[in-house]
Amino acid sequence: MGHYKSNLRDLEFNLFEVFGRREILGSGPYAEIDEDVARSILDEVNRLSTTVLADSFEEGDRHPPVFDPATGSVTLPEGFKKSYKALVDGGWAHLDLPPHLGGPGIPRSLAWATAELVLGANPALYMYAAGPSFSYTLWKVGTPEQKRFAELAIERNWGATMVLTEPDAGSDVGAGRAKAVRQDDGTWHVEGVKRFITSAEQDMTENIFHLVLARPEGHGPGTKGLSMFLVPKYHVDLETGELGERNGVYVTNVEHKMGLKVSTTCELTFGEKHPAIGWLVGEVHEGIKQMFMVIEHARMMVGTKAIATLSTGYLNALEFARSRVQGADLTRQADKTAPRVTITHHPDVRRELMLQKAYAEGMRALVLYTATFQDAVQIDPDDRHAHEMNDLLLPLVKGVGSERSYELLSRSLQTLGGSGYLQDYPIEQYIRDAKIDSLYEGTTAIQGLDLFFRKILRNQGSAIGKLLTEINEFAASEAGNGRLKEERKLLAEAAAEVKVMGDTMAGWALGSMEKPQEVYKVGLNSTRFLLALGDLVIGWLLLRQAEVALAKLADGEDPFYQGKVAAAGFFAETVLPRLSAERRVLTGTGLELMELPEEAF
Ligand code: ST9
Ligand code: FAD
Repeated sequence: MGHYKSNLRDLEFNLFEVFGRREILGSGPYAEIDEDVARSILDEVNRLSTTVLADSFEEGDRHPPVFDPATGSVTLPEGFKKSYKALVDGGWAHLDLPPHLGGPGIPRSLAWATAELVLGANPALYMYAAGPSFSYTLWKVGTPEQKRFAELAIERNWGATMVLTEPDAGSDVGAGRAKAVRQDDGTWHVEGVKRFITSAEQDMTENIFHLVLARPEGHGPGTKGLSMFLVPKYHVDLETGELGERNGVYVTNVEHKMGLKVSTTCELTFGEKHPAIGWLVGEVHEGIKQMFMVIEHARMMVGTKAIATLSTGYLNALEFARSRVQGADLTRQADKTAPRVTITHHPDVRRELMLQKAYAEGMRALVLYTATFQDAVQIDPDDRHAHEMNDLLLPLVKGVGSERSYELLSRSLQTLGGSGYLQDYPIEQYIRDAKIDSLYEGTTAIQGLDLFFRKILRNQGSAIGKLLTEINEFAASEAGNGRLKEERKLLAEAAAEVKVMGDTMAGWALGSMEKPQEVYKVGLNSTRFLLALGDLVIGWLLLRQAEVALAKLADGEDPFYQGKVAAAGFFAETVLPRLSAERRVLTGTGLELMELPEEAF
């Protein structure tokens, strides 16, 4: 058995029983897809993920890529390359594409459900295979020549990267110093050093193209002064598709990391040996806006990766717990002759397992719920509500998904006792591989600020207002036919606490116009608020699942549905009440921490 334990049933349950995805299939952009096709895609990717994709997960960790500084080349482990080939040869790297670019034209919800399977099995594979998806973004915003480039890149599965970060520009992308100098022939020479660039070198594709943020000479400071350039590793004859000369962009270092080792993290140097020639994307200076089209997908990807890892962590812990015999049942602890039981009999183990299950399944629902708004945008690009809901939920998927998954993965390891600490089991690697998720694509702090200032304040509370109304309507409904009464009450209380938290923060933000320091109180609580809103939404989605499950249970017993009801109840009773304490902490915030001299820390 491989390391990866998928949860196909739960993916299908979300898509077809909770979020009604059947209704959107067979028409509009999904005319060619029906439920059978959707299920067969999931089946096939699940089969691949639990076998050939998962097979090289450990090898990629124990035998990371080898960098040759003399040539700037990288060699990936053979087993990993085999997995990559299986993914790409199966056409799965084209899953995000619309039919006119050779893709199947599936809803985003189905795309993210299949992405979970690949990301859970071997996350770096998904990242190396993202070239066609990057190309689609380039195709959307590019000039006719760049569209042609994108089509070639799709056809030939070239690799791709997003290039923002520099030594002095991490969270603060606008501090970037890489510059671009316009040439007489309309091309640009990009100069500078970027760091931490994922997939910037590998030996699996014939070409790699970089989407690079650089500052044209004379442009202003900050993110708005940055433009996006297409910088390929090899030049391309756009007519024949043949590769030409080597471009002047080279990997000059590959980092040694805590985890996710098979994913290369590169220093990328432009224009040192010879000019790094780039093309201004779309011939417009809208770099940060264009890059955020990629970032939005990448943030969704990172959250999905984290949650996929927690899910397999939990299922590995569950399998271990079902067979590990240790100690007697607590009711017979004084009886030294009592039979020994599997650890699933111990209340503390059950509590820990249910916490893992509730978060893993609740956050999977969060990913797919968010994806339903992406479906809506695909169906109607002018659907404002869908846009703003997707915007609101993205920092939850990324920020809450990564933080909670990392936290809960340590509980998965705990379930295995000392064995969990060994490399005989996958969980220690899961933890190392998942830590990155709260760091890249905007740290958790950045997600908290994005949520509050951009997605709530700038949106004038419109999206969050609608979300809270929906949650309150559910709480006030008859959902669960009386069976979820107590849980709905707890949900309503939690929603009220979150509302007070948001209103209090908005008050501080407003107050900061007169007294600037008030904004510090927002900053002291933005991560708290992110996690609190996340818990509320997770609790609500679990209860929606429980409502569906209860209706199904009327037809007969099924442990899957029983588990749904139990997880929702457990979360409502043991997690949601904590939001009262979070609200109290938040409303009591003062400025002491900000007034403390740095030396006192
Ligand atoms: C990284 C990569 O970490 C890690 C993994 C890579 C794996 C690659 C594989 C990926 C596979 C999946 C991808 C598929 C690709 C495509 C698929 C297609 C089907 N939303 O607030 P302001 C914009 S990469 C939208 O003033 P500051 C907006 O244009 C490194 N747009 O910010 C705005 O203008 P306006 C990741 C947003 O103070 C403008 O920015 N690094 C959003 O200038 C300025 O906004 C980071 O993520 C948004 N949420 O700059 C950096 N926010 O307001 C993190 C901003 O007029 N740091 N814009 O609309 C930040 O995010 C900062 O907050 C900052 C601040 C840089 C935005
Ligand atoms: P800093 O920005 O220096 O942050 C340090 C700490 O300060 C963090 O805790 C942060 O939350 C906090 N902080 C910073 N600013 C604020 C603020 N305003 N308010 C509150 N707290 C703040 N980049 C790319 O461009 N392309 C890639 O493909 C890519 N892949 C990566 C792969 C790996 C393995 C790694 C480690 C990084 C990658 N990155 C990539 C870079 C990544 O996006 C950055 O590391 C990340 O955005 C954080 O920047 P930083 O590391 O400079 O940390």
